[in-house]
Amino acid sequence: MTSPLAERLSQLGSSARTAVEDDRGRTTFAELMERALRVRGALLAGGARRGAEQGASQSSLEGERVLLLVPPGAAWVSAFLGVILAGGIALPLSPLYPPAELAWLAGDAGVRRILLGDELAAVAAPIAEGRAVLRVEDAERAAPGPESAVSDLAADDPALLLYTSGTTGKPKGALLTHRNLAVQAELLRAAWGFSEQDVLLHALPLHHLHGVAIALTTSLLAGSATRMLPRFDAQRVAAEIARRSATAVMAVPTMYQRLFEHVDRGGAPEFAAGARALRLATSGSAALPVTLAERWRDLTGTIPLERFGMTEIGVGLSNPLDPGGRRAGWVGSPLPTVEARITDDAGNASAWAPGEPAAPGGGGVVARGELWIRGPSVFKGYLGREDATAAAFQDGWFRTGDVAERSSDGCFRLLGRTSVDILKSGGYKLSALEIEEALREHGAIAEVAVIGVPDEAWGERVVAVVVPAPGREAECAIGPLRAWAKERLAPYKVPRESVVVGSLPRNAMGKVVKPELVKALVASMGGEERQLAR
Ligand code: MLC
Ligand code: AMP
Repeated sequence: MTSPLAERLSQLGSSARTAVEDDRGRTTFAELMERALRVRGALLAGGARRGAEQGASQSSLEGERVLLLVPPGAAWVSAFLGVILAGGIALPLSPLYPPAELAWLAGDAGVRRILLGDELAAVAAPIAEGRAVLRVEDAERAAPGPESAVSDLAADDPALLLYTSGTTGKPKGALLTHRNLAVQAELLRAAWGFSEQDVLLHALPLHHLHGVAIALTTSLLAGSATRMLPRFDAQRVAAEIARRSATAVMAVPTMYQRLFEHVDRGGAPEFAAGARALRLATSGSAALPVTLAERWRDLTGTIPLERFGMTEIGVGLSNPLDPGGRRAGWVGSPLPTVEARITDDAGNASAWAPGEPAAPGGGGVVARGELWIRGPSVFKGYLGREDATAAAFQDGWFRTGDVAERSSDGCFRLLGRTSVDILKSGGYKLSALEIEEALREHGAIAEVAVIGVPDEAWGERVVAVVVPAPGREAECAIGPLRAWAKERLAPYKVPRESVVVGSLPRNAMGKVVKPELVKALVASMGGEERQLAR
């Protein structure tokens, strides 16, 4: 079967409607597709030149991972689509990553070529050695590639590689296929009512599922326009909403919190009227506190549409488009084609039959346990990690690692994670083990435990509980520690706080008892000093 993603894109390719609006102007679908096909041509020609030496294929990149380092906007989208339409796998990475992290990710993905926006030349420089760098601006002027290859793309070909943190130290690359992306976009178009009349305000990072698939791909494939901002900036987003430049917005809870802070400071006086005029505002990637949902309702008359998703499964559960059916604190019921199951500690499974109506407001809790998901939006596997892929599935179901409960009327609520080592800060999923691994390289740190502490602004705040090496306590203070860690980790993984202790609480097996640390820290909050018992 050919790629449903490529088929939909070629249908849109003759449209004169706006596909992307960025700070440079508007780009129609026809212009975007022409630019994407030229990027594809450049990639295939470049691949063919190297292929001539190696005797490789010239009509498809055959799953080559191409790294995108391009600022958000039409050029980002044409680079992304160009890679996919060439039979490659797009790997978008954040320009905020320090060189060490970029180098590790590019190495793990086996990246040989980088598609570069000129503004990010300095970011790419440290990882350019041994790799070809292709300026998007040049690629967009190349001759389009051969026509036939687009129709040769298969639904099960991987199209997108997203790195996600897990319970192993380093992140794993999740491979999403053409089918995954097309199914996901169609599910959300239908569930959330996206149409050619919509303009989606987009200020999410593009190296994670929310920004690239849930927001951008859904909007593109629905034929909606996407208004892409260079980054999230509360003042700018509030101003865009105030002047009604969009009909829909997708955000993580921290973004809502930032918007309210901005409005409370007297910013964007027309904001409330603009927010009321939005057709749709969604929240996801982390739990939306009921207080924030209610604040939005006070402003607009409805709570945001909250849904549950994950890199490996896309959006699985969603509240309904009809505001009357939304329930604050709950993430809704399975989308069509998504099967959700709750499995309790005793291994008892409680399946949810898709199509059963979810009547709001009623019903007690009928199941509580780990949430498992099955269906065509579930990913293909982790790149080069057959072991981790196998471990992630059981009996054909993807085990999310989220603990959830289901009400008798088919609504789901997230209760937390099965692993204390997975944190969510500002919508980013973080691995405590990965951060600990980096911090252990610091000579002044004898022992360390990274924990997530509940936090109003971030959902969870990353805290490093540190046992210093003798006489080196000063180097473990948060200032120097953050400066040091920023050279090794993405800025949002860097601990916001460090707590110096004499020893870490351990169980009989020698494992650090993190829940105890979290409890002690929460209890000490509000005190003068963050000191734990020595
Ligand atoms: C930024 N910082 C963070 C942070 N984001 N620290 C912890 N957690 C975060 N999430 C750091 C900055 O590096 C900076 O450090 C300081 O905090 C203040 O930065 P800022 O400029 O105020 O923050 P900003 O850049 O505006 O970022 C906030 C944010 C961002 C909310 C816009 O975190 C963000 O874009 N989050 C979205 C994440 C996302 O898309 N997740 C989707 C995963 S997919 P310093 O030291 O310089 O002061 C998924 C599936 C699904 O979950 O269902 O959607
Ligand atoms: P990621 O691995 O970055 O895709 O993050 C996926 C994780 O985000 C899920 O496993 C959940 O833990 C969390 N998540 C996503 N949406 C929600 C939500 N609406 N409420 C609570 N947690 C969420």
